[in-house]
Amino acid sequence: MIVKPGKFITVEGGEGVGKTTNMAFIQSWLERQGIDHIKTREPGGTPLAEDIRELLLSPRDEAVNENTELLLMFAARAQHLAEVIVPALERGQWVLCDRFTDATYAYQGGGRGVAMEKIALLENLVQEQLRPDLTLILDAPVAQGLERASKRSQPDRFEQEKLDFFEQVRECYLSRAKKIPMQYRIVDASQSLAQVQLDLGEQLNQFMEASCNE
Ligand code: T5A
Repeated sequence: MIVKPGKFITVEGGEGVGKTTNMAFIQSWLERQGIDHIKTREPGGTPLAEDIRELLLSPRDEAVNENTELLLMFAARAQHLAEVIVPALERGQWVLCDRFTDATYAYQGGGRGVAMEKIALLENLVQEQLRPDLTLILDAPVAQGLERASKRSQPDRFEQEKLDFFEQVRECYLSRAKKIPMQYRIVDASQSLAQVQLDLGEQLNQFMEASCNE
């Protein structure tokens, strides 16, 4: 997998923390800087990967085996990387992605209890060396995120999980951010939207400055 020179930015966090809302803000920030970019999401981002998303998110009576769920996430990701992410980065475009492999560590690893080593194995297989350059984690108390999400739509299969599941998801995101502070920035998403976006803008300015000095 040959990649770069574009930058790869991912936006992560638990349910209802404001990823979708703030993706639009980040996109307008990129536009203001004149940075050629694409906006995409996971699971999804191509017609086939969006079909897999539908399979993953639809509530169903049949229990979904944790390996099935994990492999479907990475099947969608492999398609998304091959068709969208890698070609864009190779063209020099920046890629702004709503969730990526950190979500797999947080939801399948933290939430479901799948071994992190198993996830790392698939990550290496599907992504080879490719990792995000910047991961913005929107962090808010679980109850606050779920409350915001519940006002917006019917719960999908993940949103039907119990509180404890989402606490594990949050903890996993925070512990990954602590381990690799160069890649991750945590933004307090419990604040007003205006303040969240001020903080995001600051993080993006710092990232841009560091990128220019590389
Ligand atoms: N998944 C995904 C895995 O399990 N493994 C994986 O590897 C991957 C990639 C995908 C699901 O798949 C799982 C995780 C997810 O459960 P999704 O749609 O990408 O689903 O993720 P969701 O978390 O479900 O996204 P949501 O759309 O529910 O939440 P958002 O995008 O975080 O929140 P948003 O922007 O829609 O905001 C929710 C509401 O809050 C308001 C907004 O206006 C909106 O009404 N809001 C605020 N209100 C006050 N103050 C603020 N600061 C606010 N910010 C937002």
